[in-house]
Amino acid sequence: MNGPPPLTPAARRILAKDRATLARVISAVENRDPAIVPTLRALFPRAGPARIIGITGPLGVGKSSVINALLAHLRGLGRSVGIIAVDPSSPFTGGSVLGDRIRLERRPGDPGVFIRSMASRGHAGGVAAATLEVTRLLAAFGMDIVLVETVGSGQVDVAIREIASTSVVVLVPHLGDEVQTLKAGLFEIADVFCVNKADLPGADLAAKDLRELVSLAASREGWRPRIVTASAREGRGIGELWAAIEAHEGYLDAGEARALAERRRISAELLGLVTERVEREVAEALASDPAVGQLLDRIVRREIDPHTAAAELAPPARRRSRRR
Ligand SMILES: Nc1nc2c(ncn2[C@@H]2O[C@H](COP(=O)(O)OP(=O)(O)OP(=O)(O)O)[C@@H](O)[C@H]2O)c(=O)[nH]1
Ligand SMILES: [Mg+2]
Repeated sequence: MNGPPPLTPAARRILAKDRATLARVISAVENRDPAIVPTLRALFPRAGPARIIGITGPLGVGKSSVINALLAHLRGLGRSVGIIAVDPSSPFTGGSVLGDRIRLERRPGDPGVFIRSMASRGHAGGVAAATLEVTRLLAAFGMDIVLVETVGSGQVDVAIREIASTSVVVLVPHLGDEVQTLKAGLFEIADVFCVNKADLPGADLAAKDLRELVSLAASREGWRPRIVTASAREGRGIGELWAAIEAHEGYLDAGEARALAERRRISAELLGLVTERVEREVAEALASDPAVGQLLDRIVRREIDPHTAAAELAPPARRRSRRR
């Protein structure tokens, strides 16, 4: 390789903080438009990995409210913030099951904020892959921190956790049964617990329960989840929440944890990209390559079996390494 790939006009504009171009390129990523790949290639070596903070938790616990409060806190510290809201439903229908969901603050005119919602459906390469790509665009655009909101249930959420450097699970006092059902999964996800709505009764008790549970659970590779109580509504506990997140980020930097996680992310990403590519190439070959047509005929005539034929069709990279 001789130096980074050349800048495309769109890459140049994103580095120059052009918001309209960023929005357009994000849409192209969502649509998996192959024409955008040279821009993604050009930007990749030009920005380090973003700090990706996942904010997850059950419906209506105040994730968006916590993000708005964190946003104000971080802007106060002079940090720029990208926000991605991964919506399980359509991001454009508005409203929620609970009726009074809070909207993320757009802060028009503030160059240090960029907010984007992404539908969790309809991503050929998976919502986590698209989100990871968008976090890179946000980093190239100059955002220090990316906050990702997801609702804490289901596959999408699991996948997003894989790409976050720190995962915050937001809960509220008196979750009761919900916590019981979530509990098993929660401790594997949460680097930080945020008991929100601490202006309501029971928050201290909920935090105490969590603390007990955390102390019983084995520490994960040297990190014990922190527990913070907060009221996004009153703006209380938000500084403490950010301090807990930073403590986890510091832990990642102190040892090998950040590099290991980045390697895991990229290995999952490569698996997805190669699978996508192979699927497309093989589908094309099956449809139109005469040699593959003959192979199909031979299988039909029972001259060759599908397993042997599949090995013949297998991706060149694999065949190459097998030969070694
Ligand atoms: N009392 C109290 N209410 C809060 C607090 N934070 C959020 N709420 C309320 O809880 C409701 C849901 O808040 P959101 O921020 O939309 O919660 P969410 O978790 O993002 O909701 P979904 O995205 O729909 O899952 C709103 O009515 C908020 O006003 C808080 O600290 N105290
Ligand atoms: Mg929300």
